[in-house]
Amino acid sequence: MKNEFSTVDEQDLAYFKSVVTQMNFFTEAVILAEYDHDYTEDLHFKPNVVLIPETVDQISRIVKHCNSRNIPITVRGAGTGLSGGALPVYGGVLMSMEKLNRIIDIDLDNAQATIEPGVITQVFQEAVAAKGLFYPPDPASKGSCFIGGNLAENSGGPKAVKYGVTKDYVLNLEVVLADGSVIWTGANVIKNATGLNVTQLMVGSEGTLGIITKAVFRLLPLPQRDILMLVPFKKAEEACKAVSTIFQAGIIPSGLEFMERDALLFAEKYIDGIEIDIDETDEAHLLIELDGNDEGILIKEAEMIHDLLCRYDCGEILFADSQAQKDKLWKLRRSLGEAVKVNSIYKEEDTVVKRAELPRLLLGVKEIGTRYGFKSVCYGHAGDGNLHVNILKGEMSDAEWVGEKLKKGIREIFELCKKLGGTISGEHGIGLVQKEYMDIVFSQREMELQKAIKQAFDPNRILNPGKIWKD
Ligand code: 2HG
Ligand code: ZN
Repeated sequence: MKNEFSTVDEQDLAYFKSVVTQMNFFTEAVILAEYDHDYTEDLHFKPNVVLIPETVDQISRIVKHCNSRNIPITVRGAGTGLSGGALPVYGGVLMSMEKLNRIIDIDLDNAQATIEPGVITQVFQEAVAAKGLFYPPDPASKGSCFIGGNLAENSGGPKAVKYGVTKDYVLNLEVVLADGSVIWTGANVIKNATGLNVTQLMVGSEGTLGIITKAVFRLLPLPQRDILMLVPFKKAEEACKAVSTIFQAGIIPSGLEFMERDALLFAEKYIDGIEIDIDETDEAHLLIELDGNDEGILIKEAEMIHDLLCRYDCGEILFADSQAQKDKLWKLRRSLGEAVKVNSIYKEEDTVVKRAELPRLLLGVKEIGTRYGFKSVCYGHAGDGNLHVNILKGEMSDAEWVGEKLKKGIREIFELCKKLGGTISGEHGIGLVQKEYMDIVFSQREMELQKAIKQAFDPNRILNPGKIWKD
């Protein structure tokens, strides 16, 4: 891939300003600095200009101009990404979708909703819940992340284990292509066997194929009941081993999260309003949620889980006995990423394997860390085999942190994922920081195919350049 783009000049800036108006056009250093990073490590890349369009037509005109002038465009949601997808690595235009934030329609007859990409995930969930409907994908950052970013990265979250990820709810997308044309990718129907599935191609493409400007989602009936339990384990490996037993018993929890002790301790220390009783001899906890409409069935399943887990070296199970306690436990879980980040500069690897391989993955990660001299804190969606491995900078020097040795260690972790039948990202995407590891999971031919698709959508490679594939 090339990385030579035109410099944004005065005429370009004047054109952009005329399209989005003065109030949505920014070149001041202090504003550029607000948009030069996301949640990925400590990385910063300055755009030349920040544009905040309010209409699809404005986006189309900006993209068309950039395409003709060879100016890169990086689209940004809320900036909560963890693989650097929203970083404008070649400068150019940073396009924020924050003003495309309307819930256009909630169609009760068909259990569908049409929304813009700048809607906050939790705002969308609450709007449909008020009408008895359920949009399950719930990334930890659901209170701040945008649906557009969730689409770009194919986000998951705790409920994915029972309900699937973002892609499983998308029916149709409005997309601005690199030449400025506006298309719809599919139809607002549950079944669609009509031609290639461009809708699904767009989901997870990290802003490299087009700019999503509307999305139509299918929705479910809102489950009425849930049970939440917190289970301590003396050995982290035992917690991982227990996971597949639950599924083997015919139970699909609506959340099955793994949390290592250090992650919980960080959360207690760094996030206000979180205190839980953590026995320092417990290496890990599982947070298990069951949901449905029939309280009796849920209680029976919870008892089955209790009996199953007794076969493992686990301590006393805490059953949350109020909504406030459930909220507290989920807040604790959702805060882990932030807590780790506040504690130390870190690299977050989004490893994923088949769930029964989770014990081998965890042990392998720790063994690799010992050999390469890094400490990791792990937590994640155990039911999906999706383990977030947070490598801490800790005492490492700046040179060591960006050095080849650490990269080799990370490569070994990903090679282990591949060996265990998994891959290198479950829900955070490849973006900027994981692209150098793509060769572990894709052959040259497979990569050529992906690049050919990119070429078909964006021949001048102006859309989020420097992401997913190596230049
Ligand atoms: C987590 O499981 C997430 O904590 C963090 O993967 C990602 O929601 C996020 O931003
Ligand atoms: Zn996660």
